Amino acid sequence: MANSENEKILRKMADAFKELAATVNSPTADMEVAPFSRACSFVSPLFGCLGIAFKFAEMDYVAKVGDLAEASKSIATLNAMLDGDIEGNCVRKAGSHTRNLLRVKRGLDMVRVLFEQILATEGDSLKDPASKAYAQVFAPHHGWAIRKAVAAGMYALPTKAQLMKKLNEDEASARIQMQHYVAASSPVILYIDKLFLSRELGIDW
Ligand code: 1PW
Repeated sequence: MANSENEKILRKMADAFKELAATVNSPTADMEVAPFSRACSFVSPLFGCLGIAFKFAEMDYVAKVGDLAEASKSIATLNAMLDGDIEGNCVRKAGSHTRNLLRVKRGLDMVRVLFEQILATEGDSLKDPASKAYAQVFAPHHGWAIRKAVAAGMYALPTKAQLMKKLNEDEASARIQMQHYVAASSPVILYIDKLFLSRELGIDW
């Protein structure tokens, strides 16, 4: 299992988001649902590496990415997907594609901040990087019970060294791939924000 190319989770994430970023940076960007949901699915194994406490986060994220993958069979682009939900008057309805997209975007953003924090933090503990990422991205949208559960889960995170081992990376190679993901995911996240804001759907719900 170790050393197999298939096991290079970080590299697959970074490569997939580099490709998405390239499409976003073109002036006529109209991102397709299929490559987007595929890139998002490469992030799922990372949640699984963060310990049993984040099993719920992983399950929620995987289900929502699965919904987007399903949507891609009948809807070509993210623009068309949002317009369809607006037309159907179900943008904020639980389980809508648009609502799931907003949640998935937060997952991508949390991983981005987590990597930024890991890159900027000395030492072997992931507690501070993960706590900061959660506080910045998800906490404002979660009620007391979930926030408490996540705070408890922070004590069950692997160490940085344990995470590297699970990801089949050494520290130097991991840093490079994390930097690539941070750089490539940023324009993709901004693109999704713009999809919402240009339609006045808001992104704080
Ligand atoms: C990487 C460091 C660890 C931080 C992990 C933070 C994970 C936070 C996600 C926990 C989510 C599990 C509980 C589900 C919450 C849903 O209510 C909520 N989903 C999200 C992603 O916020 C809203 O989903 P809904 O109502 O639109 O189906």
